[in-house]
Amino acid sequence: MTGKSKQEHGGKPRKAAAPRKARKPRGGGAAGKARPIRERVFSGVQPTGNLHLGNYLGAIKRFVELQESHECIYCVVDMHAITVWQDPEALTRNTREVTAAFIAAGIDPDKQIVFNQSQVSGHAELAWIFSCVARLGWLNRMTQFKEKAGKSRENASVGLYAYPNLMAADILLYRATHVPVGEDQKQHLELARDIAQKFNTDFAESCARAGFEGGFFPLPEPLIAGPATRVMSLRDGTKKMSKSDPSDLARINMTDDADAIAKKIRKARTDPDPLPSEPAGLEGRPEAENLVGIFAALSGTSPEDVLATHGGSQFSDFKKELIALAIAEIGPIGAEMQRLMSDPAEIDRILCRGAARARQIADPNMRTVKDIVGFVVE
Ligand code: AQP
Repeated sequence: MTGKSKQEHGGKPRKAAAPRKARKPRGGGAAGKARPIRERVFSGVQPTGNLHLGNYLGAIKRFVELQESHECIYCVVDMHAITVWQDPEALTRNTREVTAAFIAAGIDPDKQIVFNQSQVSGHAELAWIFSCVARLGWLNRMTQFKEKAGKSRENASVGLYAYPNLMAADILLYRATHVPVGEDQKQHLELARDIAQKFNTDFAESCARAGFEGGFFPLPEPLIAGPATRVMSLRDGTKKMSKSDPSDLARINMTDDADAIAKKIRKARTDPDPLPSEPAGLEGRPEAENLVGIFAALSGTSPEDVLATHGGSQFSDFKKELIALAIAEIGPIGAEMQRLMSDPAEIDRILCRGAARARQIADPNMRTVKDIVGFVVE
């Protein structure tokens, strides 16, 4: 969206701004000076049940790695979850399950912020402002809405359509700069950047008056890297591994025990040829490519390395090693999740503490946004 005029963006054309009395900048900065934005990671997972290997390899495992180098905010996005119907009791249970998965995978809730979205009202407030910044045409292009709404678009919730505005608000409420996500979220991240850019352009003068010369929001960078940014179904290598797949055999759940993991990998669809020695040989073989990608992600190597070692192997042998790898990594996390979930009150306390810390960042940012927009604030 860069380089276009405000009107092309659909922004409200304004008369030349009458000089306004400079307001005291919020957040301690000097008016007129661009302030550096600190690197901050934000990401979320929906508590919609059946947390799976794709969520782990594409997102949660990356969350754990990033906490070594960044300040991180990890959110259980319960407000996103209700864009499609959720049974209330299941939503509560699944919120605790995602929290348990974060902690069992290695996220330290004392060092990083772990909380559920609905406890911080700024997400909803900023989402509304962004609903007035984003254009219908932008949302109409979102493929996830088209896929999820399917043919019964008229019956889809308004929230499902506006989901990307809320996602932009989640990230930008904290002025986060980096967002680790799976490949499926790339388009939504691009939209978040467009929204940030348009807000900064539409409100350039009042951003500057509030002390944010280059705009208030950073343009968040997606972090989509590694061999497992799009883990595919074990039953159909052309379909994403998904929580809502009616076949449980299509995914490895994070709470599956060793027997279930072994059974699902043994039954995973493949083709009759042995593994090739180089990635080029995986072309047109989506199931083989998927298993090689999973193997690489679990072993911390690359598909090239996996094929250099296993090229020429039959799937029966390759799968035995893959089963051992998956059980070694997912097994202990699943067991720890079960242990953590046996004390729901403790999980709730962790979420409350995380929400209080999240509000310490969100509330001043939200006040600044309101001030920039022109809302009267305390
Ligand atoms: N198959 C996948 N491979 C890699 N990454 C994935 N992610 C999801 N599926 C895969 C990433 O996991 C993070 C959390 O996802 P989410 O819970 O917010 O929602 P989702 O993408 O809708 O999850 P599902 O499993 O695909 O659910 P349904 O069945 O509802 O469509 C995100 O970073 C996502 O990219």
